[in-house]
Amino acid sequence: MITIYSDDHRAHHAAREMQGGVAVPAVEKPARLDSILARIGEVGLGPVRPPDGLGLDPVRRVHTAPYLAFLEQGHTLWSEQFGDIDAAPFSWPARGLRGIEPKSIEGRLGYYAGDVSTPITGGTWRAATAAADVAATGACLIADGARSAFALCRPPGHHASADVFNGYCYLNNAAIAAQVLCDRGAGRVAVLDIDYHHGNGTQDIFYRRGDVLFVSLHADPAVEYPFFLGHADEVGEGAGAGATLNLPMPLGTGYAVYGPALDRGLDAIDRFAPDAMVVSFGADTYDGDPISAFRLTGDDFSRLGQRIGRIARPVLVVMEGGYAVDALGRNTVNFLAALEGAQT
Ligand code: SP5
Ligand code: ZN
Repeated sequence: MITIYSDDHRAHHAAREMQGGVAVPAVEKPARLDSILARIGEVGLGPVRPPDGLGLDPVRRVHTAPYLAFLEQGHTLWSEQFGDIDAAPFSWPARGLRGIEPKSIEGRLGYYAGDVSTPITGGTWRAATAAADVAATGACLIADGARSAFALCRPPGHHASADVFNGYCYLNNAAIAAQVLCDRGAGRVAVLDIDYHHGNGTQDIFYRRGDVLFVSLHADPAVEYPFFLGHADEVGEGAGAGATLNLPMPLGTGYAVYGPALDRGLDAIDRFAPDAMVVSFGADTYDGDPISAFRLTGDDFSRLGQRIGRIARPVLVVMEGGYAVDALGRNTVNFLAALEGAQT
């Protein structure tokens, strides 16, 4: 399987994030991709190539212009006031307040942010736009006839909506890829999100559309981030009614519960009969993940890949979360190799 990768991800290296009320070292860090690249080389998964340099057009199809302007300038404006440290919000347009965009950078951070653990650093724009380019390039390879490809993206994307950054995500790489597939002629695209966390950004972007099916397996949002989206009764609206399927599962879920849920998701995708599929892949469902509470093993990732590979559709895999860095390469490549091996 071909991997698309850009070294520019290294430009984004947040110092800290908030966990349990204190600032701790950020778990979403460059070493994650080193682990995956090393394992790709070890097992000889396939070639690794850079993205095509497709620019911002694919990004603009998914994100709003004011949001992109904010993301691009945000850290520069912040630095003029606070120096070269990571920018983070502290105040939000909560219930009872007016949701109009403030003028100051502190206010605008709260306006566009969904949480306090997704810092905007001096290199965030460069890394996030490179990741979007990686995903868009992967989608082009699928549109041109590849059966599978791996977009090795960082920072991840599935929590980012058209105009909100959160959950370590700034630009929604998977949504950008799905839109590229639509724009390159796919009439129907399915997004299967198997990161531990619900893909709230992707769901929101496609919620009213019938041409993109969104299926997500994740920890129950009643007890896990992102908390405010991802319940089973969210099924889409308008033209998108019936084109969202959420399969939330309890903390502690292992393969005995996860496997059958995946089959339900794959059945829905089969019925939708998409021309192509985007898999938002997170390895944070792993037993040893430091911020998550599912119990999948290294072998389970091979099983997931095998089940998904059997669906007989072209598949672009887009990297999302996974924070047990030492096991991340093995788990991810187990998934990819099994997926490719099961494809017809
Ligand atoms: C892409 C992705 O996986 N984003 C995840 C963002 C999760 N942010 C919230 C982290 C909350 C961590 N709570 C830790 C409890 C550890 N015992
Ligand atoms: Zn996640």
